[in-house]
Amino acid sequence: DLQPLRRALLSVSDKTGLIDLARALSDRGVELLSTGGSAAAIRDAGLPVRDVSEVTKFPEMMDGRVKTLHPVVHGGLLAVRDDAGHVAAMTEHGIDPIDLVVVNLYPFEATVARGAGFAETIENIDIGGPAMIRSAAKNHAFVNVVVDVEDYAPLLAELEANDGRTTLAFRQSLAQTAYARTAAYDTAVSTWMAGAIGETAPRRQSVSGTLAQTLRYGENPHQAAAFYTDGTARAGVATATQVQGKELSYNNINDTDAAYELVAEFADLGPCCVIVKHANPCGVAKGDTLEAAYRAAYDCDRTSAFGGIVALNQPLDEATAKAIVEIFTEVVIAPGASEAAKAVFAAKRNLRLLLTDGLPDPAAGGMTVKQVSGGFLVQGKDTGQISEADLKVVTKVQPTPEQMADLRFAWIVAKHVKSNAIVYVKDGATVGVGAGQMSRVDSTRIAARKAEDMAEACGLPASPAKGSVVASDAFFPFADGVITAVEAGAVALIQPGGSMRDAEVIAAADEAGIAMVFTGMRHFRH
Ligand code: 93A
Repeated sequence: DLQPLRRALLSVSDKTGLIDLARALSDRGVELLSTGGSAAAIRDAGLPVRDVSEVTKFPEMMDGRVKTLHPVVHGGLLAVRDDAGHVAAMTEHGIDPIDLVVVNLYPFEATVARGAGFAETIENIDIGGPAMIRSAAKNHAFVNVVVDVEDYAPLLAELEANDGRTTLAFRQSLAQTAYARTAAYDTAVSTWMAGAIGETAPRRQSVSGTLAQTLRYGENPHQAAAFYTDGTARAGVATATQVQGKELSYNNINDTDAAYELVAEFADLGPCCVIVKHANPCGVAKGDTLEAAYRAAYDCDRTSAFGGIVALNQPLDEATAKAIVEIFTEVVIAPGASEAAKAVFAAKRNLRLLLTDGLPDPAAGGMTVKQVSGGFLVQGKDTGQISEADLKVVTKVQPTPEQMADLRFAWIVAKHVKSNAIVYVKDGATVGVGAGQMSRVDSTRIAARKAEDMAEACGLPASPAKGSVVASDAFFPFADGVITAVEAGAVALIQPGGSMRDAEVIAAADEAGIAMVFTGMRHFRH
């Protein structure tokens, strides 16, 4: 099973580690072939290298679109070394075997992520690279294929251990990795293209990603887990830089995503803070300052905020950092942080701080995927947003402008709460969140009780539900939910409408003398 490695073709966009690899191979007597930019870098380092164009006797042409797409390259990769017919073809056509391909592809995902235009993105679709990867991987009985800078060191270790040869098991593992890479690459192209051409319901949708991190475990310690990125997010948990703290866990990543996606909806609302526990917000607030927003979010549910995930829509400042470290927090994510804020966090070594370049784009499309037994469900992301014109007041009483602002705030929070979702809001801060119940009236009761708990925890004279507004992610099927909210003190409601019993529900609101607004849009989230 051991195969010698005599000739290698190196063609890489990311030149990290290229020279060290080329030198190590060259020192082992491996002949190096390479394409334009890679060859120039290797030659500049004083190492011997042959241009692929010299071997193919064709220049690289059409702006580099055709560099390695030639039978001398693909014959050298695909020939079965112990097949007499293949060997005869090699001799007849002057083809020498290639034993190793090192390719990393045009940075298509990064090009999309930085928002490049259509033509530039198209130019970053690599054709020759995936072709070589697939040829080499198919012929892994003889050929090694490396698609990741992280595999340079294991390759050299393998050669060292086997006197310049590689084992079949090693080549098989490389081939398997290689096909995962080309599959993820083509999925990234297809996914981007759906968005670029405005295809919202693709006839064919494939799902793939690049392994970013193997995780210690999944939702529970007995479950294996990993984090994959698909390169489509402008900013978010997948693009964040971890400044400090322990390694992120599966639940951390899931919760951080939930928190950041929600706070990003309030990009234009001034300082805002979201605190998430178990993928549901337990406090969301705006404030005159970021610290005030954090404190108001914390006050919503001080018990649940302990060990939570904090997401901010503005760079973390020192005052907010000091407020956050007053209790135990798992993760903080923000679009930047001041040096003073970082210094405050540095004392809390376990606290994970994630920073991104800007906020997630709530309007960005994309897919959500949910596993079911034997398959998975794919749907467009919930990018639904309502405008002023979508809102219909259905009661005799109109909401005041202040109530309307709170209603719209509550509605956006409800979109990010697991159904059945009921959210009480007062003065730009949640005061009670009811999440994930099987009946809507139960969520309404739980959220009201949370508001009473808040009164006790914060020493308020009365439940903050008094005079609050309430959002429901889907219609109230019966009047009971409305009556419960009114009993708790709600003065205005927002919900999609559309129940068979809307008339009863509206009558209950009118009877209580409160305002109710229909959005015409539902935000189930499961
Ligand atoms: O435009 S291509 O699809 N046409 C090709 O024939 C080809 N061969 C290699 N791109 C091609 N490549 C890619 O060029 C490699 O996958 C690699 O990403 C890049 C390396 O180019 P250079 O060595 O000039 O920097």
